[in-house]
Amino acid sequence: MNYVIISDSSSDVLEISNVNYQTVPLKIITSEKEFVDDKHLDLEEMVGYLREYNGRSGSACPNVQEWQDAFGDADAIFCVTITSNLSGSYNTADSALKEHLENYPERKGVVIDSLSTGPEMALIIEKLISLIGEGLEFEEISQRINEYKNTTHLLFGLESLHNLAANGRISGVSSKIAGILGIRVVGKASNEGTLEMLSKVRGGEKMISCIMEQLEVNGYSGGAVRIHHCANKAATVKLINKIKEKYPDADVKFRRTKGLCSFYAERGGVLIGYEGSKKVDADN
Ligand code: X90
Repeated sequence: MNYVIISDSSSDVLEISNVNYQTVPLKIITSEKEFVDDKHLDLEEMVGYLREYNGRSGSACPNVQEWQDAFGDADAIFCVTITSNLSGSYNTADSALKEHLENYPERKGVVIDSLSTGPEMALIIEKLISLIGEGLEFEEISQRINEYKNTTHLLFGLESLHNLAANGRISGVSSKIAGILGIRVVGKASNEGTLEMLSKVRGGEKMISCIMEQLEVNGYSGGAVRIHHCANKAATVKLINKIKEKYPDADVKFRRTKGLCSFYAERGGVLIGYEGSKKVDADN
């Protein structure tokens, strides 16, 4: 199959070797500067600059043209986006694809709304690669990836909710609970693809035990876990050790958040995508 997998840069996965994979960048914007979330972005420079910068900052999703440029001449197009409930990325991808398929009716494509971001998108991308590798038909892959997406989950532990609140992605009430020194907020992506706060805890150890509890509550039983952290390798390594202790066969990998997730998760933030139980029972 002459395929392409494309995700927006909120997946934190910018390149995959031996796979026809591309990302379209989101942008992080201040009144003075624009950071394009691609492989040229200097993360440390961005984080340092934003720490000193006191004005308004925000983000912008990819536009229709950027998605279309990534489609190339592939016959089968798989796009994976950040949750449509917090970003316009899904809508621009969807418009781009509709227009593209009108021009090339023999091609096929699908836009998968992750209802999540970062590491949960990474799991969806990995699954797409394996389904394509199995040699399945486009329709079969589209159906199976939707079923898979219904079993993946996202947890997060954040030290600051400032950028999320300043950009209207969470209510002001939730943001006041973070930002107090030592307090972490643990939450999850809701089934609707919004941020759902679960608990506030004091200190990194409590954050990790809260995440361990939540993994179990949501049916994690030793499958794939992807951890994306924003300058918090210490917590990541501790969490991996806890997971391996309890689930010795767990398939765990980690990486740094890239631009978009670093901006919103902020320093110390940890995002955990994992395979668990069904979110919505398809029979109901
Ligand atoms: O279109 C845009 O400008 C992008 C807006 C993105 C806003 C939210 C990004 C969240 C990044 C924070 C913790 C996990 C959130 C879970 C979401 C369902 C990471």
